[in-house]
Amino acid sequence: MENKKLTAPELMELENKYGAHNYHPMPVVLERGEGVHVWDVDGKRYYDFLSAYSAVNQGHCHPKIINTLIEQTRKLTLTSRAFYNDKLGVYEEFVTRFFGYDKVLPMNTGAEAVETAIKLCRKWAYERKKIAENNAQIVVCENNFHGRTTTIVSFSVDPDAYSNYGPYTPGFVVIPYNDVNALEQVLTANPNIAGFLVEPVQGEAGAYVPDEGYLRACHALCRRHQVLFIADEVQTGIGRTGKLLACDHEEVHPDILILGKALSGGAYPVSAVLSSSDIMDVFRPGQHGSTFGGNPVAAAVAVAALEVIRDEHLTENAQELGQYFRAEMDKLCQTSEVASFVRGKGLLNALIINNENHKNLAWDVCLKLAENGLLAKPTHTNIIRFAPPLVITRSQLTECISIIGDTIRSF
Ligand code: IF1
Repeated sequence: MENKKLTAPELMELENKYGAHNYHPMPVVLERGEGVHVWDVDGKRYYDFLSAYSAVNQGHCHPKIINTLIEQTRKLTLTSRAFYNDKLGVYEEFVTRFFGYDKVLPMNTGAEAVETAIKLCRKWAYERKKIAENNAQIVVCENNFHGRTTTIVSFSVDPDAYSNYGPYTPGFVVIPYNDVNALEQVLTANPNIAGFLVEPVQGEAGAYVPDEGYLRACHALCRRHQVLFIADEVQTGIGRTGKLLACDHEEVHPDILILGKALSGGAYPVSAVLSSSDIMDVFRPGQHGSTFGGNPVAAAVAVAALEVIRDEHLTENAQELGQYFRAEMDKLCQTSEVASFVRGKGLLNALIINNENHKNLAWDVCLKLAENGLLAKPTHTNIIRFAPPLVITRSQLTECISIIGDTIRSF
């Protein structure tokens, strides 16, 4: 390769020409990140208000996480699970204690962890709950987002996510989100329900927070009907919503907990499924696995990433600054025709844009935000997700609030 540095348009053209067109990125080409900031190839600095969809809660390239990654990759990267390694057990003890579970099953991506949870739930249903073979069903919610595998898109209600990927995996029942009665009805009517898979705050739906008490009521219903309460905290977990887990807001301890993204601080794909021994023990040797799952790099990185969350009090910071952010956005919305309202929890928030007169207004707002030094991306045409790294300080956030305010007022 020659040494000449490619320009931003050239780099975008390369992705456009040689990459599959399964994304529509903002026209920004990044080459460096540190803490709450990223820099593009022209040296322009931005606040990152996407945080790689909440994977970099600990901030970009956190030195402790990166040093752990470098040290471990120099020493040993992958053994497969055919052998023990000196990092996995240490991580397993750490992560189970951290979240209050007996056992963990390590995977790599969020979707794989969701798949693992689905398999675990079904197997538990046949071997413990004694549901008749191939009859187990899992309840999921409308507007869910749990990943991209064929089974997971089988229960998506978003046509972009599922269309033309059939035949679809059966065994899922879709009910409205934030509707306790809908869950009660299906659990009462159907004895073959094995689990209830739910996002404690719906991320893809645009930081959609359910009514207070929803998770607690659903958890109680599940217990009464001997149904596993499965929380997908891939996006909401690990400090993002102002508690370690979003379920902690309602003191709900899921039977199965799914984690990903920030479990590595964005340095490496690391995901996990946690549960009691009683549930996890249905997996016997040879019945589930992954070449990379539980590798020593992932294990070492995840311990470092969780220590950063704990030692730097990032959960508390998310809680405090989230309230401040929403209060300021509320003020902005009161005086703006463009910004309608804000919702969210902790530092997982969304600003709803009034696009009645201009359909692509949220996209244009995001382009202007980028020009003004803040990166965010619209979802569902008129929703802008704001999720900065949790290492953001109050004074940085104050600056970002004025960037957002100035930008919105310029429309
Ligand atoms: C994409 C959204 C965020 C997730 C939950 C599992 C997964 C995800 C709750 C799968 C992944 C992503 C993936 C990313 C977009 C994204 C997303 F807009 F779709 F909703 F974060 F906001 N459970 N979320 O949110 O994890 O396999 O990707 O590691 O482009 O698909 P993964």
